[in-house]
Amino acid sequence: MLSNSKRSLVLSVVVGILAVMPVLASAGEWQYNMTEGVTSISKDVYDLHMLIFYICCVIGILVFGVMFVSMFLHRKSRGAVASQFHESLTLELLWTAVPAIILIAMAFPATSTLKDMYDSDDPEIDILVTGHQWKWRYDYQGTEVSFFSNLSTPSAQIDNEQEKGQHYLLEVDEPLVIPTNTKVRFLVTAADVIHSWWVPDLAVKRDAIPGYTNAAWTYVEKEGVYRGQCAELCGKDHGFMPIEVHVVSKAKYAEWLAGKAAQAAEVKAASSKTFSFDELYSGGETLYATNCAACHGGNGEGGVGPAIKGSKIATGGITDHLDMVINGSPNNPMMAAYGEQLDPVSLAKIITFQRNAFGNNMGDSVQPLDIVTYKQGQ
Ligand code: HEC
Ligand SMILES: [Cu+2]
Repeated sequence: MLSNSKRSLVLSVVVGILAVMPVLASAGEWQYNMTEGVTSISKDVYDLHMLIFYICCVIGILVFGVMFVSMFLHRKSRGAVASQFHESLTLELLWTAVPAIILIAMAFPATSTLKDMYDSDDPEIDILVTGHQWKWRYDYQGTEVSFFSNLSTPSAQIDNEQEKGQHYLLEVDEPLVIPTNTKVRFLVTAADVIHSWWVPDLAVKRDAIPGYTNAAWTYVEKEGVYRGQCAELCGKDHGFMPIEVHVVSKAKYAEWLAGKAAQAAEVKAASSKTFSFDELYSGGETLYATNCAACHGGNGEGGVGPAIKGSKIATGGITDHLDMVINGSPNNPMMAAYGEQLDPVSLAKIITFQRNAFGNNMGDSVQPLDIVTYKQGQ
């Protein structure tokens, strides 16, 4: 048998090896330094980072060099005797002045880069970026274009049932699109808790705080896809609200924006249209599956949220049902206010579906106009 101390030694070696294994396994893909990014600001930030890093290296080598050399040359076995002196004015002045001068010298380039980063004046495009638990919303100011950007990594990958893709947890259904060679300002805020909008390649990282609007900006010359994440712990799905920015040519951007605007106009027009029961019900079925089934069950049997099958609200008065879906639950933030997240047509379809699926068979339906009227009446 191993003695106690030997056993704990073996145990710590095993734990040590286990802890290092994932690091070794992924060493090939590791990048140790910060990214240089693709904007002039991100390059300034990188240069600044390298400059300060080199200054720290020189200081480190000098200080440790002096320490090691003196310890080696003046060691006890060589008969060194410590000199005894107190209150050396020259020394004290020196070790105060030298670090102060170094700090001031470093503050100059840092301040000028910071000034540039915060100079968000005169943008050509303004985009309101709103953090939600757990997705981002983008509103292109001065246009009708506005959408949510949701994580698109399949849950099978997250649950380890499928091999993880290249952009695991860094991919969305609808990316933010901006043009090249354009000053774009991001007005960053949040709807619920504090988030942070962070895209390393653009050197943009701004806190998204409810009730405040923080500005940031970028000017990208190179087309490409740049990815980021929420950088402020914002609840259980903090790691599931990535950012994907597509930088495209000005012509492609104009085309994309026009398409999006047409889409928005279409939804608006459809809000006054009357749909047949079948159109509502079958449309609601797919919308329910993507938006609600995760919590209420694919067959309305419930899960995180209560069952929709036989639910008091889904089989009760329409107004209570509208209120719950449009405004969310006052008691449980898991049941979000979908009035802000889905358009009236989608809401009418989902609610009609819930009232008639899973044996609820209420026989009634909700039209988009009912949603618009209900929201206006609040
Ligand atoms: C993140 C989980 C989650 C998602 C997604 C979700 N819900 Fe809910 N839902 C809840 C929870 C939790 C409640 C219970 C709220 C309460 O107790 O006040 C609830 C309650 C409800 C109720 C009332 C049920 C009852 O009998 O009390 C309805 C109706 C409802 N949700 C509709 C929807 C619709 C429509 C969607 C999709 C657009 C949706 N929910 C998406 C979590 C969710
Ligand atoms: Cu967040």
